[in-house]
Parts: sequence; structure tokens; C-alpha cells
Amino acid sequence: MKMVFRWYGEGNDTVTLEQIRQIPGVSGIVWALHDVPAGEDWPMEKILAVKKRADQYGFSLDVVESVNVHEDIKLGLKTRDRYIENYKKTIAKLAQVGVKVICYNFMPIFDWTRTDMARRLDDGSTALFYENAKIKDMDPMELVSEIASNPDLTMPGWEPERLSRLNELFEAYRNVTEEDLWQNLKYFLEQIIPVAEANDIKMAIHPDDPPWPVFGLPRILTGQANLRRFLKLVDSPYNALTLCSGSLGANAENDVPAMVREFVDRIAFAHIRNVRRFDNGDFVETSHRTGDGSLDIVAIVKAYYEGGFTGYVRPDHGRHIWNKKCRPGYGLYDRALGIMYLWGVWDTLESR
Ligand code: DNO
Ligand code: MN
Repeated sequence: MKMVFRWYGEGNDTVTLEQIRQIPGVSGIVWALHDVPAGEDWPMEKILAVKKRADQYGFSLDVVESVNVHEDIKLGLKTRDRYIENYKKTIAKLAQVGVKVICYNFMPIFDWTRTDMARRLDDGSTALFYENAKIKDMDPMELVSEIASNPDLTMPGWEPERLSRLNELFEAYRNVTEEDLWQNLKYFLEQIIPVAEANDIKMAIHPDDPPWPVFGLPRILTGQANLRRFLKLVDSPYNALTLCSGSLGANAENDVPAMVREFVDRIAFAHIRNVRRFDNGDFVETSHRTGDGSLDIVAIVKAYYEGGFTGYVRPDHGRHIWNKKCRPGYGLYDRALGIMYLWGVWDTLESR
């Protein structure tokens, strides 16, 4: 496995490249141009500026997370073709700096959803938390205004331009069914995958987080059967997965090691983290350690190892520990600890 670490870019992250370089075994950064709105093509000079910084530290730029998909594509509107053309242009530009994997998602309106960015755990650390009952009763506007009112809480994927059009977007999705979403995803893939192939870049879709509908919006990348269906929409090695253990594992019915075993040849990018599930449907993010959460991280890493996985891995989110201020889920320390846990399991398997 090739270990990589998400970095939000100069002036946009509390973690520095100097620090990342000191985490054992990290070969590259997972990056994006976070200031380019979904649907626009990425300016080459901005791409090259990130490359210049990464080169100074010997980091690869192989994995981009994310090139976001414009809502018109997910909605299947006529205007989608323009945004798909821009997406193709971005793929070709990213190939020029050696990108091998593009992570993206197909969740309507919202990316990952939580109700509390700093839930206190027993050990005094804080972590991202999802409260089922709260989401059920919540007006999505409430969640958005909570996020907007606290600039420290900006969540990646919740781009301001998306949130400012919230009412309009909800209206647009009113009659969009899961089957419509599947059709719109297929249309997108049929256009994009040949371009990805020509540029030797794997398109790796991230599952829905959490893996069930929120605020009445359809969600389709939720479990093993649906991921199987997804891979057949366009049956190419370039139509691949970002298998996120923590997203899928929030649903107790999802057997993550079994998914790794089934899909390993089509997983381009692994997100590995643990979650603790509660009987009422709530869940909280925990350390990577198997005993700390509901997921058997050792079994997950073993499934990758035994499947001969050679793709990219990143510790996904981490708790906020040692009193360091950071982006929710994206501090330095717990993700670095996670990496050491993952290497510990991997190296042990390798040395047997
Ligand atoms: C959160 C991330 C997601 C992910 C996107 C992929 O930390 O896992 O925001 O980047 O869903 O497009
Ligand atoms: Mn993830």
C-alpha cells in the first residue's frame, strides 16, 4: 500500500508539509484546489503551484480529493454537458502533473454529514459525531447556519456556493429518485471514464457518508450490492472505488472486510478509520485502534494485504487530541497515530 495524507493547501490547513514529512512512510499528499467551484475547470497555474510545493518535500501528487461534481450533473439537467466538458479538461490537466487517482462523490447537495463537530469522548478528546434523532428532526438550514456561523467548523465538501442555493437545490431534487440518480451517474461515467482511461487516471468514487438518505435526499452508494452495481455501470478498471471504512461502517449491516475482499481489484484508494456505533443509530469517530470502535481495523487491513492491494491508503479522519486546534477531523496527531497503527498491522503481516 502507498500511504498518503490529506493536505488542504497553503494557508488552508493547520498542518504543514514539514510536519507531514515526519510521519513515517508517507509518500504523497492528497490534495485539491479547494477554492475552485464545482463545475469549473482547474487552472493549470494553480495546479503547478501545488506541484512546486509538493516537490520541495518530495511528496507525490498522485491522489486528488476531490474534483467535485456539479449539482446539474447529479440532477441530470441539460446544462450538465458543459460541466462534464470542464471535468474532462481537469482530468487531462491533472494527468500532466502525474495524478493517478481522482476521488469524488455523488451525494446530492451535502457531502459528509454530522451533527456535532466536537463531541467529547471519555478520554477528553473530541471527535465528529452523528446523532440520528437530531438529523431526523432537523431543518437542514439549521445545520447549515450552525456551520456558517462558525468559520472554524467549515466542513470540506460543504462549499459556500452550494450552501447559498440550498432552498433552490432542495426544490430541484424534489422529484429525483434513487433510480434517477443511478441514471445520471451512468451518464456521467460513460462520458468521463474513456477520458480517464486515455489519461491513465482512475476515477474513485467515495461512498455516501453516512450510507443512508439524509434530509429526504436520495443516496445510492451505501452498501455492498450497490457498489457492485456501480462497478458494472461502466465495467472498466478506471471506474474504481474509494473504499471508506468509516463511511460504510456506520451501518452495522455493512461488512467492510467482505467488501474489501470482493472489490480489492477495483479499489484505487482506501480510506481507513474506525467508528463506534450505538444502538439508536448514532455514531462517533474514534481512534483507528480495533478495540476503540465497532470496526475490526485489523481484519480490514488484513483483507487488503491478502488481496494484494497496491493502491493508495490514507487515515481518514482523526479525533482532536492534545489540545491542538484543527479542521474538524483533520488534525495532525490522531491521523499520524492512525498511520502508525496501519503500518504496524501491515508490517506484521508482511513479516510473517
Ligand atoms: C471527508 C471526506 C469527504 C470526501 C468526499 C469525497 O472527510 O471523506 O469529504 O472527501 O466525499 O468526494
Ligand atoms: Mn472517507
